Amino acid sequence: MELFFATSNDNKVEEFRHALKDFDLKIKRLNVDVPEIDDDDVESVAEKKARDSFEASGVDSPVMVEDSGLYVESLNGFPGSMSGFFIKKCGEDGLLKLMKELDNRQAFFKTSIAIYFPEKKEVRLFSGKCFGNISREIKGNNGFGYDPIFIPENHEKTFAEDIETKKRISHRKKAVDKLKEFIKDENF
Ligand code: ITT
Repeated sequence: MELFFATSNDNKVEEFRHALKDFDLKIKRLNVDVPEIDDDDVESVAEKKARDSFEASGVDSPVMVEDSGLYVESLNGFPGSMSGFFIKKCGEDGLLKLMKELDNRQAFFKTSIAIYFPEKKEVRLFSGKCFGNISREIKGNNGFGYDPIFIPENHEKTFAEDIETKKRISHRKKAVDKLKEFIKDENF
C-alpha cells in the first residue's frame, strides 16, 4: 500500500518511517507547496491541507499531511499553529528570550495527522498531545525544532537530550498509534 506524505520536513518523514516500519506501507514523499490556513488549531490546518495537497498532487492514492505546534500556556498558546513560522524567524532561542521573565513554563506539543481518502472523498484525523515544560536553556543535539527546549512531564532531560523517550511518549507517537489502530481495523 502506498501513502503519499506531503511535507517539507525530512525529520517528520524519518519519524513516520520509523514508527510505521512494521506495516506493509510504503511512505512516499510528495512535494507540493500549498498554503496553510490561518487557524489556531493544528487539526483544522491539517484537515484543509490534506484536501488541498491531494488536489494539487495529481495522484490517485491517499495523501497524508501532518501539522504540529507547540502551545505555551503563559503565552496564551503561542506559537501554536505558527510554530514553524516562529522558529524560522526567531529560533528556539527566540522563544526562551520571550519567556525570560515567565515562571509558568508549562506547554504542550500537539500533532494532527490528516489523510485524504479519494475514494470516499473524506479526511480522517489522528491527533496526539505531549505535555511538559519549556527549559531555561537549550540542551541536546538530537531531534529537531523545539526539542532542545522541551522537557516532557515527569522527566528531567529535553527531547533533544533523550530521543529514546521522545520516540516512546511524543505527541507524534500518540497520533501515529491511533493511525496504526486505524490501519489494522480498516485493513488499509
Ligand atoms: P510541513 O511541511 O510538514 O508543514 P513544517 O516543518 O512546516 O513541515 P509544522 O508546521 O507541522 O512543520 O511544524 C511547525 C514547527 O514545529 C516545525 O517546523 C518544528 O520546528 C516544530 N515541531 C514540529 N514537530 C516537532 C517535534 O516533534 N519536536 C520539536 N519541534 C517540532
